[in-house]
Amino acid sequence: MSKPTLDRADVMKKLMTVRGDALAIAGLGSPVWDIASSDHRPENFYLWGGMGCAVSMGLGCAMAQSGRNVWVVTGDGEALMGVGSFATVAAQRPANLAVIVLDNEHYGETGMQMAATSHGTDIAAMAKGAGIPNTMTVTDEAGVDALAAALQSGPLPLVAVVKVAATKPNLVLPSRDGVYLKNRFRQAVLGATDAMHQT
Ligand SMILES: Cc1ncc(C[n+]2csc(CCOP(=O)(O)OP(=O)(O)O)c2C)c(N)n1
Repeated sequence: MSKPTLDRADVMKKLMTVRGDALAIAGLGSPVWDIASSDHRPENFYLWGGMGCAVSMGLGCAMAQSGRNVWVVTGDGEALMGVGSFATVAAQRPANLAVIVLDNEHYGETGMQMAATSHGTDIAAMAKGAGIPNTMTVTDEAGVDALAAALQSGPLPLVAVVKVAATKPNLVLPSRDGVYLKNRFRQAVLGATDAMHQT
């Protein structure tokens, strides 16, 4: 198996050019920093510490906001911890959900320990096996372009595994205050009045 060469910052920069008004859920670890450094806005929800929750949170948002695209950007370790969520995505088939797994084959945030995908685990195949019809594995620039096109024109739901080099991302850290992040996200999605009237 050859080592991934794509640069995660370059990938995110390109993908963010087609984001439009999509909501973005960042899985914990480096994807939080990736999104904060490439497109920091209230429509981002940063999962600090909640490992394994990103896909299920994205699915909930996609079902509640069916008129709007929802992107989950997460790491391979995070995605594997919550991998059962793919079966629920397959059962629900939200036509507005894209899951982008930035697969560096390591646990980047905690010190670059080797992770399962460095031993051959194929997350796109797992998503396909869960019943998600549209999956892709991206290993080069042409693949990133194809992913950007798929994010714009579908079909969704989509799980895209982007093989990225195991490098340190740009260390841009958003607030770690969960209540603040939740309220900010809700207000951006629902508007100030509706956000206040729901618990
Ligand atoms: C249940 C649980 N176990 C372990 C951790 C510690 N932890 C935080 S980030 C992380 C690694 C995340 O790896 P990955 O999703 O591949 O993202 P990367 O930083 O490599 O992009 C781990 C193990 C945690 N937050 N929660």
